[in-house]
Amino acid sequence: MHKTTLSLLSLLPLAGQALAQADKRPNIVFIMTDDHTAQMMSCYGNSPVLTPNLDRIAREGVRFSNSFVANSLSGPSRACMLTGKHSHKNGFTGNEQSVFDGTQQTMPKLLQEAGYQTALIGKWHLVSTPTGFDYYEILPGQGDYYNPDFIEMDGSVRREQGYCTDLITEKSIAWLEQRDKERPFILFVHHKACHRDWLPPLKYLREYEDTVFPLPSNFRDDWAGRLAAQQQEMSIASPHDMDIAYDNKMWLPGDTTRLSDLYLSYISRLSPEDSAAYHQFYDSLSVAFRQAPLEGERLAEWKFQRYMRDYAKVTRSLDDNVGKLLDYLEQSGLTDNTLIVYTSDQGFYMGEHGWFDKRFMYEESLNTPLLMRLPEGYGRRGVVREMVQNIDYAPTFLELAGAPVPSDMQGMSLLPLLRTQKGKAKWRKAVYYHYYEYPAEHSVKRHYGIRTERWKLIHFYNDIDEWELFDLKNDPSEMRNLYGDPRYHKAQSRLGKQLRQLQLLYDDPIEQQLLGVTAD
Ligand code: SGN
Ligand code: CA
Repeated sequence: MHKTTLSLLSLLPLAGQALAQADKRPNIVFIMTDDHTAQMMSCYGNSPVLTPNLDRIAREGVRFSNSFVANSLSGPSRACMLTGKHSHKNGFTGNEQSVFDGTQQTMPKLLQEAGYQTALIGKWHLVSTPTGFDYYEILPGQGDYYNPDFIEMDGSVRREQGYCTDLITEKSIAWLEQRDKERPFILFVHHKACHRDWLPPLKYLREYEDTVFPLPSNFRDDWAGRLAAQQQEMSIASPHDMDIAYDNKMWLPGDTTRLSDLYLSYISRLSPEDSAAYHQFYDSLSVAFRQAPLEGERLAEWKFQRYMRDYAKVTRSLDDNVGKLLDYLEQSGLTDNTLIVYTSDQGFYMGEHGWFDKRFMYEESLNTPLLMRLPEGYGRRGVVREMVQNIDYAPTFLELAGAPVPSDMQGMSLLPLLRTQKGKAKWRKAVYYHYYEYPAEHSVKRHYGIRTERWKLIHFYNDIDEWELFDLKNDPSEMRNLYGDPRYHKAQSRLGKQLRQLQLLYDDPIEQQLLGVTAD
């Protein structure tokens, strides 16, 4: 035998030992965006914009067609994901009223204990200091699109130069580069995009300007038969709700609107050069808008087009950046052994019911996009139709890591659905929802409800006492409230019972509280 071959052979047992020691459990890259909705993703069909990189995840992996949140708002969704529990159990019920109790059990802490490296880059929005992360760099509150501040682990605040979505991606890749390559990891990439007020990257200012977006069929919904919907403040047409300066960027020196100061504070972060480019673009639109004033429905439709265009520009850069991260994972040989998740903190209205924002248990904001590229050994591909919820992510990741799933977690591991193409499991037939943030911005009243494959029953219980029942098969846009209609009596009482069962299952004390209030 050749001498070199011999000496190489003598090294083999050592190499074998090193291999055996490396921890080969799957990694997790969890990409979560803010307010990005399935209607604006081409892999979900019918999207007026293309998202080729998101579509790549769906094509190579799975797309969930019935993916829901438990409470359609940023902080609450994040708390549900971290704990695997509904809001009344994790304690974070609303952005404006809650502080996350970081001493409680969370999925990142459990993964950390199981030997995973844990890192979080981007939006946090849970008020208290993050716990359970080996590394984090977070945006203060909602963060900024332009030259944003980041809070580092020692509490110091650093102002970065650049566009938020680019920076979060760069920082995520930088963390991946320097991690311990012998141990598995979970990386949370939490974007600010596409949150209000949809400030685009300067390179895309002129994109989509020639696109005329189709109006949703129920853009002119009059909310008949739905009292809470009549009393919301998230209407595109309303000058109070969608602000012409802040939301539509139609501002010229001297203008004052309810939110113009907030608008100016965001764009004042641009460098003088970028500010000039920004103003050159929006000022010319503002002048034209001023010269040919619009009113009524024409103004509402014009605001809708502006809203869609800016949202689309922000989405395009998001899609680019997801592509960049996917390329990095592929080039680093990480793709085969990594679960890549793409989701949002909730869905969003793109003009449906005449709205922007979320909060309601109606389909557009109860849904949240969910795509997964699966690690080796998981054979499922295509569309997964089972009803999944954001409380399911924590048990899924723990099971993937081979760590025990605590019995007080309320979500279900998704792995049984993902192992094989015929992945089946004894699965839930209904999801439970509870929204709490009222009184608050956008004036969406507190409500809870149940959604099954066919039906939805909602109870708006504070300020008003209103029930709504929808037949999703015959009325997918939820325009006809069937509650109290004798023809649907059977469905109504069956759903009422199922709803109470879910409240018992999840131990939500709302009914007793309401009874207590009535008894007083
Ligand atoms: C801000 C926005 C609201 C939005 C909430 C919650 N107003 O307050 O439009 O509903 O965030 O969004 S703004 O004037 O500050 O833009 S969440 O996604 O973080 O829950
Ligand atoms: Ca959000």
